[in-house]
Amino acid sequence: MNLAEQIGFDPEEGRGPLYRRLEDRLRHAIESGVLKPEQALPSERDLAEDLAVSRITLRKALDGLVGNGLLHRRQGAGTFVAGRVEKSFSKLTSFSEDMAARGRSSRSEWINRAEGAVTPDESLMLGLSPGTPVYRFHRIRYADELAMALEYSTIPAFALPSAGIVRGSLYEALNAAGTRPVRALQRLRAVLFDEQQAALLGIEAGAPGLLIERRGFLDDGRAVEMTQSWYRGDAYDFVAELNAVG
Ligand code: 16G
Repeated sequence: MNLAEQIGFDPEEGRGPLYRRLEDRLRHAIESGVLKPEQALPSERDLAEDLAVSRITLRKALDGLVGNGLLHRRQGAGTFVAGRVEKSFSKLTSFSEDMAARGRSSRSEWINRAEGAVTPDESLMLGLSPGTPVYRFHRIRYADELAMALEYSTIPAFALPSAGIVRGSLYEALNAAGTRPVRALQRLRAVLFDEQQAALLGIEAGAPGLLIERRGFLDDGRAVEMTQSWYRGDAYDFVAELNAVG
């Protein structure tokens, strides 16, 4: 069975722009599980032939689904149905490491990278005295081309030589400075994305998400990180291994 039969697409059938109809059929096939998470799609040339549409129409339909996070493109490897990311809730890993472990590339877009003084809230959370200098890193986190999360980190200034030192991974920079956290406390809460946040992630306002607050500590007990991670609810599963008590 070729993909056109699998997803029930006939270019002669239905109304409205062809790329839109194709996009709808593909979306339906992904959402109903006809196309499985992590499944590779045939090459664009084969796909266009199978579906009896032009490469331009196909590309437009695929672009829409990539933009919505239902498909992702891996350079040199092709187009895949996006899988939900299983994130361990018991390992102290970084976003970059989580993505690399899944063969996905990660990058960030900066919203803010600045130096400032600790706020009253932060000073409580980090156990710092008022006025202590901190660095703030606010980022949109991407996996391949998909915006996955918003992250707002506050790091006491003693932990890094400068704010500018953080380019890719925050944990890599902390590691290089010898201040990567070795222990953390996390708190998780269900949230709805407001309009501004939704716009940054390219999703609809009111979409569900998970807010994870991590406080990371050094061996000697000093807090070295406070991060609010706003993860897309449609992209993540949180997994933890539990052991019997006693
Ligand atoms: C993860 C952490 C976040 C940390 C970031 C560092 C959770 C819930 N949050 O997103 O606390 O600051 O990774 O990532 O896991 P990076 O090293 O790639 O910048």
